[in-house]
Amino acid sequence: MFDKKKERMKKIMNDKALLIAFDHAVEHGPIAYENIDLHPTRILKIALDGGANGIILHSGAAKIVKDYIPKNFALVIKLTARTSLVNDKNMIQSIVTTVDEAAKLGADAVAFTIYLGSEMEYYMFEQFSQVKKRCIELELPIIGFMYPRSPKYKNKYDAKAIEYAARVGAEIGCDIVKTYYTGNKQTFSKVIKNCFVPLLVAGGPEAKTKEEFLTNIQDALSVGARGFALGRNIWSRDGSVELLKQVKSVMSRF
Ligand code: FBP
Repeated sequence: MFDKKKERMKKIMNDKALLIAFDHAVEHGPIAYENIDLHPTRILKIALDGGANGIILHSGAAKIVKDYIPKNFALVIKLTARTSLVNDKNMIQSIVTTVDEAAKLGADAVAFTIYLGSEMEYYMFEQFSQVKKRCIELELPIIGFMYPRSPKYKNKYDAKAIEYAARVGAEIGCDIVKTYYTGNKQTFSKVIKNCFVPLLVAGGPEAKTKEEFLTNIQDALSVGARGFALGRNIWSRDGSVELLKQVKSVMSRF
């Protein structure tokens, strides 16, 4: 799947990946997480202490923590961004970090969000093709965050829309696809079946209880999820490290 330079990412994906996602201070803003310490070093510490095998960060946060990242831990740099300060109607993410900058920061992979069904979809596809070209030259894997935002599916968690979005990610050349959980294993098994590259599951908004969150993890694994990229459900809760260890323990059963 990957070249020899990217053995670390390959190793992670050949087993099951447990990544911590932390691009939320851009996407949702610090105001969405009042009373939560959003310093990148705290989030990295949670990831390391809880046994994750990588972290997804924007370049600014990566600069702050990169010297503390151990050898066997993957750094994924998010190339695209949007804020919640704009009108949500035509969802778009723009490139804020180049592939070359990410490579210079020591990235093991890059991440790129596409909102499928947005009126700006064509623009994100164009940008994606440029990024993919450079990723191929530099031999860096791309993780596509494939998120539905279609007027045809009112709910972004609609199982059919997620299935479609994930499939597009595989078709357009993402090495790994990350998308939302559909909410149950019956519908999620179709998402996995239709996505012919490894699929990572996003944690989503904080589940009502930790038990519900862990059940979703188990159900996603039972139908073939290759790993997780978890954000809010880990670092915005009390007992983040403990919970991450519990996720790891559930993963070890599959
Ligand atoms: P979560 O586990 O918190 O859902 O994080 C995964 C993620 O993809 C983040 O990388 C991103 O900021 C967020 O979800 C986007 O969620 P939404 O599309 O709901 O704003």
